[in-house]
Amino acid sequence: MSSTQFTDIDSDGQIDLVVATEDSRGIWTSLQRDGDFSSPHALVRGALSPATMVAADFDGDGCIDLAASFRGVPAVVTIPGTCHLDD
Ligand SMILES: [Ca+2]
Ligand SMILES: [Ca+2]
Repeated sequence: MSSTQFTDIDSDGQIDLVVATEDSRGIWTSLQRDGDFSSPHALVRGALSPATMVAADFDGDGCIDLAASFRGVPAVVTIPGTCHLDD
């Protein structure tokens, strides 16, 4: 299972791709630069498998945050956004 979000994760005005994949056990982003997307960069990578993910500015600071559920974890994990990510 995977979850895909199109959102401006680095707040540069261009929509980026954020993908959570159960198989890769991680959450990946590919930043857009004028129509081209960067190589995938791991935001979260580990032993847990993400099941679902949503993106929104949950805390109202202007940076997109992520909320994800992971297989075997009975809670939603929030990943605060920083507005700044490297390619
Ligand atoms: Ca962006
Ligand atoms: Ca935020």
